Amino acid sequence: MRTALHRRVVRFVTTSWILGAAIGCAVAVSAVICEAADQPAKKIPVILSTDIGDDIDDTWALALALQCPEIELKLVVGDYGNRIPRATLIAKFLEAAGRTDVPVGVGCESPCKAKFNQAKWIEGYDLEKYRGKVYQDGVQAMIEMVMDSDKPITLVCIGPVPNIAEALRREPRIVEKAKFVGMHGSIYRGYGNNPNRAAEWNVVCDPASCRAALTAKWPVLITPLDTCGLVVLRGEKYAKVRDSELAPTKALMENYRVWSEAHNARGAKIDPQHQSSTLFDTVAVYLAISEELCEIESLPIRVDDKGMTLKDPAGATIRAAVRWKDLGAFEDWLVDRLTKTK
Ligand SMILES: [Ca+2]
Repeated sequence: MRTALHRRVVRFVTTSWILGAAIGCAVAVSAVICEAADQPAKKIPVILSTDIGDDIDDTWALALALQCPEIELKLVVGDYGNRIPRATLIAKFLEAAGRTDVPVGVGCESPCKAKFNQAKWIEGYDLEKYRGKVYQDGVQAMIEMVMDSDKPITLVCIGPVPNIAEALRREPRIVEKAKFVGMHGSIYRGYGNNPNRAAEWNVVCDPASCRAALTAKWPVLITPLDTCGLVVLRGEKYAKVRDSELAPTKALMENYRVWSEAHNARGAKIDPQHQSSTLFDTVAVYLAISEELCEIESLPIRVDDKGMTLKDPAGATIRAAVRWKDLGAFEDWLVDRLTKTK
């Protein structure tokens, strides 16, 4: 006859075994999930080409890319002139974010008509002291990374694209090994959801380079103003980002304040306490990972010399995120990425 103590011991041992097995499984499953998220081989290799320092949304896009476990950020290159200030800003930001594992590239020469608004944030920072790798010829580094990669690299391009046009000139075969995801154009709507289409900044600053990028024989996906022009964080969503203690997000907020001061000195009225500016470039980072929240159309697009992206049967067929399925869900995703530890 079994004693009460024996029954308790058997129950304890059995329960412990079941619990142990369950915990073991949970640990094994979470280990697999963590491993999958951390394995470079399963991540999406991305090169970010950015006119960071002009509008602040590039800095949001960089912080976001650093916070996406799906992305292996292989290189960040400044584009559209202002070569050294942009590379310096990228380097200081990566350092502040604790990500000096990411190399910095200095972009190609290009005339630039934008004002560099984050100059104050990089005062006293020396690019040569960056603890990570700096490629003085960022375009060549981009080409070599693409050509040497085992799998296609996604070029996330969030500014005018003289770098990309130069890369295509130097090595046309990159089209066989890369995808282009850009924040470019205006298909049905203009700035601020205006029904009149616009010559969008990233196109109109250098229409010839944009035409080269969009007509190249690689997969092209863009977020035009139709989708990216609608993204602004306000209220509780914005407050979560503003108050985040994560290193990349804190560095982002520092930059947003510096940028706002520079803008406000020229008559703008931006209050970084209450809302973001329009976060155009963050959508391009999202599209490198997922298309789920957008309606995508395949369209023949011609880039004219005035910077318009026109539907034209003679144009190159590209894919464009022309409408949101769920903009609120995108905003939630963005906030989540910028405020949660990975
Ligand atoms: Ca930009």
